[in-house]
Amino acid sequence: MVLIRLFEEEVERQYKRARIGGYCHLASGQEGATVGAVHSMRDEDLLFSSYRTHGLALAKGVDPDEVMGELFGREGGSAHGRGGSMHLLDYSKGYLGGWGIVAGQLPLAAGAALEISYKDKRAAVMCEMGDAATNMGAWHEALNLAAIWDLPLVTVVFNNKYGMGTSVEKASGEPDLYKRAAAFRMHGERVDGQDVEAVLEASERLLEMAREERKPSVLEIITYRYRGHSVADAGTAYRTQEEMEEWKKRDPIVLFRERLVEEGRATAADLDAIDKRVEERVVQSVEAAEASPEPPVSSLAQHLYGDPESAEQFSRMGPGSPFGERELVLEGLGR
Ligand SMILES: Cc1ncc(C[n+]2csc(CCOP(=O)(O)OP(=O)(O)O)c2C)c(N)n1
Ligand SMILES: [Mg+2]
Repeated sequence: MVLIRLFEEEVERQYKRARIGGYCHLASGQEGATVGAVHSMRDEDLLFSSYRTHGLALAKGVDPDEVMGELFGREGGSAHGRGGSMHLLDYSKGYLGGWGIVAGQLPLAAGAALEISYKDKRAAVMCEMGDAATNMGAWHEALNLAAIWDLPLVTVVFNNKYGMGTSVEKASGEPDLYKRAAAFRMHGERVDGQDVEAVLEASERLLEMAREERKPSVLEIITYRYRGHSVADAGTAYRTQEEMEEWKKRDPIVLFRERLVEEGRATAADLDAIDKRVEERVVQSVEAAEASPEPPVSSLAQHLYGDPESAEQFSRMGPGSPFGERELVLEGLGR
């Protein structure tokens, strides 16, 4: 949780220095939800997420150097600088992205869960999404399939009270989002996202249910993002100062820290040592990103088509050419 918090604070600094481009969505305040949900995943379990990616990728074990490298658009990034903040991806770690279309990750996650089920593997898929994604058609389609096909899918809804500037109450016919699982006769439950251990207990149990009993579920995690929707939004037009301050009193890192010390599970010195180690790790990730080269422009079209021959079927969708893209793509394909 501390790594995610400090990493994202650094991301914001680097963004403001224009060393990170494109969109950038921070999740400070949501670390308990993130770590609680992902920590109990096994290597063979797959994670899909929305565009609020950084913490989820780090929690799934993606190397901080590669996350920062991706944000810097460098070759050393986990998606070789092609994805950026919203499209982090690391297949080797079971993190299948980072998706910018709200709820777009849900059908993909259901498909991955179908593969697991079809091949009879002992694994599960977790699909993280925001509260607003539960109002999209893809939610209903994907959950319905998960229910009728008994897919090992844990759908995790990070309910941070807002989709951009619209509150859950304004946007949702049933604002108790976990209850929507009942529409698919699926297990649904709600947990306090500021209590990392409560989230951990629930996610562990639901992942196990998916792996062993092939039962999909919905886990609604109540949490709060301290910052605006993205770095372009101050986050103050649609919520009050009092509300924001109330939430900060239940900061997941502070709460867990206090509990660990009170219960004698760690000393303040142990926790300070973690903070120090993490600070150094974050600095190191920026250094690694800076040292990594930018991908050459000539490689822009790489990975668009697995096999140059298969480009044939996309011939009617050839790239436009005001800036010479056509030449670039065909050159990239070795044509
Ligand atoms: C299909 C689609 N519609 C609209 C958008 C624009 N958009 C991006 S994020 C967002 C709000 C999503 O809110 P929520 O699901 O609660 O996630 P949060 O940002 O709170 O993590 C919207 C409307 C989009 N990316 N995709
Ligand atoms: Mg939201």
